[in-house]
Amino acid sequence: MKKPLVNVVGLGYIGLPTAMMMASHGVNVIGTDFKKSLVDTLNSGKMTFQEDGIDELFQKALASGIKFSTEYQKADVYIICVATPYDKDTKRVDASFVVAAVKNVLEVCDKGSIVVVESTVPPGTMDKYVRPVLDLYGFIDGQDIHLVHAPERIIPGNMVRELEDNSRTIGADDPAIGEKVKEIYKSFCKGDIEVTDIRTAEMTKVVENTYRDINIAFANELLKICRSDNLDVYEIIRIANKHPRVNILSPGPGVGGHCISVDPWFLVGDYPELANMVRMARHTNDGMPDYVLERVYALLRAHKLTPDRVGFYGLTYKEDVDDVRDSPALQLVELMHQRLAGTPKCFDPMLTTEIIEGQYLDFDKFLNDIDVLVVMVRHQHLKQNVDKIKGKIILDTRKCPFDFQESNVVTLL
Ligand code: SAJ
Repeated sequence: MKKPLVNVVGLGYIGLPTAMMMASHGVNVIGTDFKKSLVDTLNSGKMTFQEDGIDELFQKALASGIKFSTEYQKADVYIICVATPYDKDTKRVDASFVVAAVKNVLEVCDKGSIVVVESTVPPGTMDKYVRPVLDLYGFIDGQDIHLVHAPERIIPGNMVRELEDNSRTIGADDPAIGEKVKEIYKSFCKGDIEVTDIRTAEMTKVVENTYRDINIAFANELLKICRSDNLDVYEIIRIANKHPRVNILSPGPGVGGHCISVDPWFLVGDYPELANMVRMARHTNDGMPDYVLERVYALLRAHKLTPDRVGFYGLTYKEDVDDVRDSPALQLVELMHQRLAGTPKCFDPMLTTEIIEGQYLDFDKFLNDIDVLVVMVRHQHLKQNVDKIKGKIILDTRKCPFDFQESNVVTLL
């Protein structure tokens, strides 16, 4: 049987690793992105972002013949991995990128093609936004074009391993089509692959991220409760988690990234009367940068220092990634900037270019200019350079799993 040609559309954090993984496991893959500069970079043999193991995967994919183009291809299977932002006011999904990608596919594809949407979408999106497009182009849904929803599950920071190891979900109208798509994912995925219907797949994905958001919000609420009553939240969570059915996540300065801080809003937007706990959790996590700022000011008062002596370590949304989308640290710096005449100082070893005012690119210079170091992100770099942080007052919002110097005064969030 002829090997199917797969056109992966959207070569960002999800689409690119997925395309490369498929290619390096023998699938015929062409990756498409409308950003010419991105496609040019890939075609010149350079990766577009950093991740553990991603360079090796890129080399393997190139050796296996992966191609990159700005043009949509005539293919058997399309895998759409474009962004699905939400409207900040209505909290509803903005499916315009997915719809635009599907339209572009329908311009070039033959009858019989399978269109897989990997982008995270709230339940009902495929019915409300994607199906009507088929009709618009004169294709009969389920006969000329087969729709599938196969939401991604990989975690930035460990994408390559999780692509191979995680179980995944494939939602299809026709189980036989679901099985065909499963065969493609099985080329590299060692986890279970569940074939179900499209609405169930949509809901499952959003539920997974919402579950994590609510769990983190619980940890953050516990942090505030314990702080108000002089209890050690980290010790309490550690002991509580010894219970076989308790697994509380870690409190921190907020929830960023393009997934967990976004997906729960899809439920709030679609079920405003019903998704109450989901909404509360979002507000709790969104309020954390404000809480950290209060703690910073309390620390400054206690040590009789001025805000210009504070520096924020870590601007990305979490450790060891270079992604700053919805980063709590950036929100905090912005908040402080609004309340302060000057510009807050900050540093992130994962960022090699200046993205905001007040950002240092040199760690030593940064340390020279501050007395209070607020650890917003626990990058490996901090552990490796802990000997440089002499005599600083530290506000550790992440409870770093290593010792600072004896000369440091360390306060936990
Ligand atoms: N965070 C905490 N405390 C924790 C864990 C995380 O404050 O105990 C914060 C992080 O610092 C970060 C944010 O939450 O700011 C989100 O980070 P994350 O590592 O929990 O998740 P993401 O957004 O990088 O990836 C999530 C994952 N979903 C789940 O774990 C259910 C991933 O599997 C999904 O593929 C991804 O969302 C996605 O794209 O949907």
